[in-house]
Amino acid sequence: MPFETIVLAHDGALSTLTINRPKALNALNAQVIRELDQALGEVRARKETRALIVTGGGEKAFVAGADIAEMAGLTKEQALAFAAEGQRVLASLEALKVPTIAAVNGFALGGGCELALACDFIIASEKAKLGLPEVSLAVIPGFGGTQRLTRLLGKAMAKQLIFTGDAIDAAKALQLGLVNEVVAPDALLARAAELGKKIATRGPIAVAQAKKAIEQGFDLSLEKGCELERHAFVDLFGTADQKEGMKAFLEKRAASFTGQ
Ligand code: DAK
Repeated sequence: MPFETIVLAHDGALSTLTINRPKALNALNAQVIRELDQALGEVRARKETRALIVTGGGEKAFVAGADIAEMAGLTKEQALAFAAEGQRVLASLEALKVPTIAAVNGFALGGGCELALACDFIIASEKAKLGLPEVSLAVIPGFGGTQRLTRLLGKAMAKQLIFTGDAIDAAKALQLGLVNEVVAPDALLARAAELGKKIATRGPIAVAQAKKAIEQGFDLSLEKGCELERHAFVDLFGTADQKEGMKAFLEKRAASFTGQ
């Protein structure tokens, strides 16, 4: 399906989704959200995809936020619909079975930071700037930022970043644990692809079950989380991949997984 604001490319097991409105620093307007939703549907339906990279088009920005020009005139009812749609689409990104890596190449502000937070982890370029500046516009994050940033960094640091609206650089984001790695700008996509391709060689059902156990277990008690993990673990026994993975180890060869 042709998109106007998104480029979706596939390279074997790796898919890359680029938000591509560089003239507006890839700001998320209703069309981007709609096309993002459709692109995620394509990724879900593509059996070969085992990892997804999300990045921004152009040199300057990952995504500089929700589109302020479009948001400026929203009524309360429209704001509710916009937030609900944005939250639904980011939740569907978060719920993808395949791992997702945000390759943050520049500004990741507001809704852009929230998009990165909905990915499994973030790799940042040295030029990245991340933040939730919504209070400067007299609104608050509306695409899950108050919830996901707080779960990632803890209440006090999330409050400092959200109350001040300050953007932080990649080094500070690394120190806080907001991003997993910082690399040179021209090495960013290669590093994200390297990680995505490595993950793609692992047992795909196992990776999906690990993601489910981490995501769904996060808000449970340790006991309930371990119970969830146990079920996820047991479900893997009897899959062809589990047999292949263990057989390959015993035969001292690389495993070849089919996702069965
Ligand atoms: N929206 C629309 N256009 C944007 C934009 C944005 N978020 N960010 C940048 N642009 C546009 C600029 O207007 C400019 O367009 P032209 O003037 O060329 O037509 C072009 O991109 C280049 O930007 P600049 O000329 O400003 O570039 P600079 O390098 O000078 O500055 C910057 C880069 C990232 C520092 C600056 O553009 C900036 O501060 N941008 C806004 C960042 C920001 O505040 N982001 C957060 C947006 S608020 C909710 C749902 C969602 C949200 C909230 C509530 N509910 C419904 C409850 C989420 C809110 C947000 O994300």
